[in-house]
Amino acid sequence: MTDQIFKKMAQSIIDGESEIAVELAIKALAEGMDPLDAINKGFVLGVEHVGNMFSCGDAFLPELVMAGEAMKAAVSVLEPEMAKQGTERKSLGTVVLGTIEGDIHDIGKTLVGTMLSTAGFKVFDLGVDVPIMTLVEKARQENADIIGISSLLTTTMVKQRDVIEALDDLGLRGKVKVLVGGAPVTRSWAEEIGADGYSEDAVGAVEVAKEILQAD
Ligand code: B1M
Repeated sequence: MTDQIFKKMAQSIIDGESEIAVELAIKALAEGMDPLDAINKGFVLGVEHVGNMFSCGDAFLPELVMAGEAMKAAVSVLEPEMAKQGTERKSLGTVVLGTIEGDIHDIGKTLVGTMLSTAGFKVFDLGVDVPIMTLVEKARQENADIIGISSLLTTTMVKQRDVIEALDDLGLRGKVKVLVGGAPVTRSWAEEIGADGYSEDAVGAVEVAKEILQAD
């Protein structure tokens, strides 16, 4: 039964059917499903499938756009529930988060922000296509502990390094930690650019954020 709903969730994204995706998300919550399971075991499989088809030339930009919209619609139903389920309320630190300039992918970044807030971090989510200096200035203004940078494109992940260099230039590198992620980002890339933390998913991002602040 649960497998069937996961399959329908993935299919709704593949078909770009936002209304069906929303209905399935509402149904999942009504049946007591963990919203993260709905995302990770259902909807994400659909968006990954469309991404793979797009890479092979078997799907085109309109399909990618429709899949992205359906995914966003489903996540917007599930996110408030995820936020409600947060149990830890002690402030764990301040995070300035954004998808780096040139990149407008926001679904994964927003999930990371939700998970961090749920865990007890104060999160300033600056959105997508965020200029390097906007991230750095906001971190300075808010006295942030961490800058979280999401990049979904190989052409934009290189700018994660620029954020670290800008922090260095301003003498803020010792104070502000940098957490990186996004589909093309790997642990070895994070190490190469000198980031303090890397996570391949939103749940892991919370653990890594806690670890890098404890390492101080
Ligand atoms: Co785009 N796109 N896209 N796209 N898109 C990818 C990323 C791509 C891999 C598809 C493919 O070819 N297979 C490819 C990138 C190739 C590359 O660079 N290697 C690609 C491309 C090429 C493009 C365009 C250039 C297409 C074009 O115009 N010709 C264009 C770029 C626009 C731009 O940004 N300037 C483009 C546009 C779009 C849409 C707007 C249509 C849409 C985005 C809609 C939106 O976000 N509102 C879209 C979509 C939907 C995708 C795919 C299919 C799905 C992305 C997604 O939402 N995944 C994607 C293929 C794929 O990733 N399989 C693809 C679900 C989400 C939950 O996962 O974002 O990975 P993700 O986030 C995860 C982890 O990565 C991690 O945790 C998240 C949750 O678990 N994570 C972090 C993310 N950020 C983190 C930060 C952290 C820690 C962890 O710390 C701070």
